[in-house]
Amino acid sequence: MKRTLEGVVVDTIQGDIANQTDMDAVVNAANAELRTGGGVAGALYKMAGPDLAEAGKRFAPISPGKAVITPAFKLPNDYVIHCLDPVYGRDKPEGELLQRCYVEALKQAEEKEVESIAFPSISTGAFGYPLKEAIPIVLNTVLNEITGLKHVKHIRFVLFSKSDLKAYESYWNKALKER
Ligand code: AR6
Repeated sequence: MKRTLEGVVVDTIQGDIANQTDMDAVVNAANAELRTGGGVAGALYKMAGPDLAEAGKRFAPISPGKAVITPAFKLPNDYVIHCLDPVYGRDKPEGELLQRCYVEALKQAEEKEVESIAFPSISTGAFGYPLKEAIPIVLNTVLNEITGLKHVKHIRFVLFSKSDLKAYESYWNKALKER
């Protein structure tokens, strides 16, 4: 799916967040200590090399809903924006915390004058946020924020599985048609 909303290109693809060669910034589904982990964090730290964990040390620990920005080192991007997304059923209110991650990530991107940013489906893996509950929050947050963006001109959602991509696209196509 590719659309232009308020002058910002929004696309969804199936892929690996560590291989977004045409994007200025990628978002990490971080842990509080800003260390490597599984899933998204594992892929990004592996590709970036040990400097990424070193760069995160001065911010750690971060709290849920918070985002910080570091260089991307050996990744094919300029920046990694690390969000501590909520653990479903533990960090409350989870919807608000998930929303805050997207708002803060976009804010960090704007501050660095980033033009393109790629998000994985944060919180919906190890942290257990049901994808179908997360999708409307992500869409509404992005629609709310998009009008205020000055530098970001391209937002990408990178879904790991075909079924996640399908779920995103069917909800978004329907919701955007109804606008
Ligand atoms: N590229 C894009 N998406 C991916 C990739 C990848 N390389 N690998 C997994 N996904 P998760 P969370 C998908 O668990 O739920 C970490 O270990 C995955 O299928 O990475 O926010 C951290 O250290 C799922 O749909 O993030 C934290 O402790 C989505 O990305 C914790 O897990 C998010 O999965 C964060 O958990």
